[in-house]
Amino acid sequence: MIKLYLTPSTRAGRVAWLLEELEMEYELEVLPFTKEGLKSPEHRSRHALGRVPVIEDGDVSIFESGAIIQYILDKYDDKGLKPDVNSSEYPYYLQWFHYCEGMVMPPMNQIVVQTVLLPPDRRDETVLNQAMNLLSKSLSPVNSFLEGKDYLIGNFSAADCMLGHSCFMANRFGTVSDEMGNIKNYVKNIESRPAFQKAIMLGTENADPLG
Ligand SMILES: N[C@@H](CCC(=O)N[C@@H](CS)C(=O)NCC(=O)O)C(=O)O
Repeated sequence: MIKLYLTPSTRAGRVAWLLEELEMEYELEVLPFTKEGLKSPEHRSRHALGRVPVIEDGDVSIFESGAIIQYILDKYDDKGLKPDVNSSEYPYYLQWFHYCEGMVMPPMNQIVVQTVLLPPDRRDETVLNQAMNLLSKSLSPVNSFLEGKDYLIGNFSAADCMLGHSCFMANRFGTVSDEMGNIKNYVKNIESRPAFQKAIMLGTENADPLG
């Protein structure tokens, strides 16, 4: 059985969400977002940088949310959450799957650093504004592509577990403007999914995960 190491309100939620959508059984270990939780020798032996998500599956122990999601889809029944390689949706599925970590998360990371992680006296408004600007530019093509669609490639897919999760996070951080109406609707569609609702609450003991 897959074991998932998860910290609430992080990218680990993407993997939990996929596992919930696939109705797979898995073991969960919740690690707090603290030095003790993530930077322990034990967790560093799973991920040298002490980050999440990490999964273990038999002798396999891997990190990187995108790689984990691809691994699960390839190794287990993907239940149609990955389009066929010869379908017209597949190239766009791949594009948005990777656009998430490649283009959206770098400015998103900087926003989290500048608003939450750094102590107030070390925050830099110029860096924050640059990151907000870049995030907005990065989300703009996503907003355009979502025109007339409920999910990125029409039907729900694992690309939504990646980029949709980032859109949800960006929206919760107040960084999706009202002009990006397609992303706002997309986030509502995501939030209405029971598997998503369950995944983002894991480890929070019914607290608001971003509260
Ligand atoms: N590209 C990696 C990023 C992993 C990552 O940075 N995870 C964050 C949580 S969203 C983390 O573990 N941060 C802990 C830290 O920075 O100490 C992935 O997609 O898995």
